[in-house]
Amino acid sequence: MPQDSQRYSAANLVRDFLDYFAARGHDVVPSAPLLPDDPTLLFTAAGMVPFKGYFSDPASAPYARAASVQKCLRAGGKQSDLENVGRTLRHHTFFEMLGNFSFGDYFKKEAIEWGWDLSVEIWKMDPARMWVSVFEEDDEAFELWEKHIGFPRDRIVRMGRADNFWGPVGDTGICGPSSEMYYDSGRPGKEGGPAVESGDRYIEYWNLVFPQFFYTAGGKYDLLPRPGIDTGLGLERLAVILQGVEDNFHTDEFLPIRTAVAKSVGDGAREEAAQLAINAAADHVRALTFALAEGIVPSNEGRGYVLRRLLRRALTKLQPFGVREPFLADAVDAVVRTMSPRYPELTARAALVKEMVTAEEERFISTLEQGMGRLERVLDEARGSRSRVVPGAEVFMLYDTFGFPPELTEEFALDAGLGIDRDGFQSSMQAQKERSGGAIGVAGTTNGEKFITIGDFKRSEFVGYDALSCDASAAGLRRARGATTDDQYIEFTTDRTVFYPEGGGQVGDAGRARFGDTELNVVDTFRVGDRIAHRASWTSAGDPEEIFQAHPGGRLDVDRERRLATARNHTATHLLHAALRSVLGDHVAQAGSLVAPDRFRFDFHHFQAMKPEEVAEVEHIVTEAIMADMSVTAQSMPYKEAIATGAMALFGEKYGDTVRVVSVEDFSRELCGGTHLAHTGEIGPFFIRQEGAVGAGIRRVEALTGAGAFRFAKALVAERNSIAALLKVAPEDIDKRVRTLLDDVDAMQKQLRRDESRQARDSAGDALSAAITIGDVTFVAAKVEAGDVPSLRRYGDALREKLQTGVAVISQSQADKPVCLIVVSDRAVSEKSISAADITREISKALSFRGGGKKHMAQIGLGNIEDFDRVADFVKETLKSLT
Ligand code: ALA
Repeated sequence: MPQDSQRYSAANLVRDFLDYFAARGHDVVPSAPLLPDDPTLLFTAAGMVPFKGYFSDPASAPYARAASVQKCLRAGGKQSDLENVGRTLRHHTFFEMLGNFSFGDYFKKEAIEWGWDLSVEIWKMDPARMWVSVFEEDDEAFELWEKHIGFPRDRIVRMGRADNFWGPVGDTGICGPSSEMYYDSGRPGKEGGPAVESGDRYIEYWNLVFPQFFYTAGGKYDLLPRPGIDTGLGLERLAVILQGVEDNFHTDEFLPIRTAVAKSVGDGAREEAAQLAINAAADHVRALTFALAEGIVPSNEGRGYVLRRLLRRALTKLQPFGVREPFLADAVDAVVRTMSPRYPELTARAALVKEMVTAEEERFISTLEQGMGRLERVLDEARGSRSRVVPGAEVFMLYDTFGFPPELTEEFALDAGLGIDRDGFQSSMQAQKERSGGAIGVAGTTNGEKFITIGDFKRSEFVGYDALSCDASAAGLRRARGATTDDQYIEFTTDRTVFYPEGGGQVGDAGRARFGDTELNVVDTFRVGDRIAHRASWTSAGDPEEIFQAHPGGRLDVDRERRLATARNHTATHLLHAALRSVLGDHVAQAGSLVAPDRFRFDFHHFQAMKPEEVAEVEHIVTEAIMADMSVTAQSMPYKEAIATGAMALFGEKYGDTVRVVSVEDFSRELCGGTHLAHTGEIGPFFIRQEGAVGAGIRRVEALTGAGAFRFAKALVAERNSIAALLKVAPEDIDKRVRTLLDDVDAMQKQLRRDESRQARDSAGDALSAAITIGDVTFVAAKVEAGDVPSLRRYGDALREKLQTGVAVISQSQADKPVCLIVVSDRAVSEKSISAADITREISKALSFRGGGKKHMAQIGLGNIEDFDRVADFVKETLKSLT
């Protein structure tokens, strides 16, 4: 067994692999991003993903053979290994897959021969420790191993579909039987060759797939015109075998990351139970670093949600072993140091990645400890219950209050031999959405009745990009509730409409409609399946159904001013998006938006507050783009083409094959279905009214355009004038005047405090005259006039100075929930060993008031002033027993 780790460093293994296949006619292709060029896949989860199309259409491939080292992420979606990470010693979320591929070129014989040759001739693996598996029906592969290679037949295992049939990587696509190569590590585990239950013993390191089929949406296996080859060799598993280290997490390129994580765990890292948790956290940090460096950001949806889950899983796994401080940034540094020789792009993004993980981490850590406590209680209760299932409401509470992804709770539950109620979780989630009024606009109050059919139209066509009026035929009708029973509404759908239905952040159109003699005031428009519904107030006494049945043909007119005002805001949203990217960087991605007639807001990923000068620069860029009066155009095109021209799409959003691209000359290009202006000049004035946070790493800009912006500016000027009048200065002197006023207030407050202290000293003298002596300790109890706690403390200080050897109990006489102080003079502390803190502790125990402090002074919160005598008596009794 060769154990020369230098010779077999990960970097050398990668080089060996690519050299070997390059020498056999393969084009060496660089890794594609983790973010696949396919909206139906969550992440690139195999080496073949970037080549998918070439297997079904070899003629379209620029090369017949290729080899690559592909970054892969298997966390979420169909190909997830997430739950296994931190349980086995061989699974990762992020890993690198070495692969050789044939697109209708060579087939099984070469694939098997080269897999064997590279393993035993170049890498000198011990043939006696190797095993292979083939698909149970694949006699051809069995024979190739036995006859062509001369592999002993008792170490060729036939396995079923679950193990030896690979793909497709999404719901449809390339798949076929496979043959896998294993190495017996000698680690504990069931003997006798690879099987499902052999655990970590037989390392499955190389999967040779023989793609022969295309699995269709209809569930059929279509034979490919020419079969190909798709292999995947896991770099860590290969390194384990050749470096002779104990597991994947101790290979040359993984160990430094693991060590960095273990260091943050501190002493707890030595615990046996911590080892798997450290592995998992190190794995997750590596995955996060690569994904964030590519510009994918944590969020509550889609890919971003997977990242958030990884991060939270890493933190929760380590929490029981004593990690309390944010540690991810250090671990990210270790990933960058270790991996940047082969992935230089990591270095440039390191600072950004660290800021993002730390922002997320800080947010989660603050609730983590409480969350874990709660989780343990919840699991305990479920353990004691008959169903042994964690109720959905608890899963939801852990999610909503403590940020525990439900999948994470489920994992902890499974570890404890319990289940979770997923349906219950969903309904709690739904109930909360309804409580918070999930939908925008009045459409949210629809009572969900079925539509009565007026005309037989299955879908509504939107014809309102250019026109604002059209004739239309009614399709369906229902009555709808308003906020009160006096508000009567109807909702009607039509075969076609110029009314824009709420979508893509843009609110629905309003306007007028007429059916027969009935004039309708349309207040909102939204989609219901394939149809577009108009919501109109119903004021007439007649029956809407009769009216629509009698006059199914009508006229629709969109409110032009409102539409135009909305379009101003929508076009401005695109300008803002482009300006934010140019000022803050390309990581700025839209996280949500609301486009209304009077304002708009735009949420985006960014990890810190915008500086005032950044806001000003963004405003400036947008205003320049408005003044340049650029033309705005929309065009339909295939999704792929749109993305290729650099149009911005939303992460995690599903788009159809054909998309609409809205361009503002060369300034901005976005996939968008909304209504826009023809020229940016129509926007008029533009202002950012506010910038703030809406979540970890998500900022919100609220802005105004057109008449709204004008009104805003006018209001600001009016306000400024009225403040100036109030201050009796010219508007430009407001600043100076306010400064002087603040200085005056400051001086007055100081004077007030001085007076109060003097008064306190005087009245402390009065209090002292009522002192009694207990043993040789002076004792004073007094209710005093002190507006706030600081002045009560000043009083206490004054009293303490006057007491020789003494203890005083004082309280606010007027406050709602008065505060009580116990003060102990220096000599009482040093000569009599009396401590205010100790007495307070006894009071907390005996009278159950909350308090605490130091030897000389401690503070207790009272329910009301009547409680004071009980406290004073307690102190008196305590002194008696001491002296
Ligand atoms: N595509 C195959 C896999 O991912 C090689 O295992």
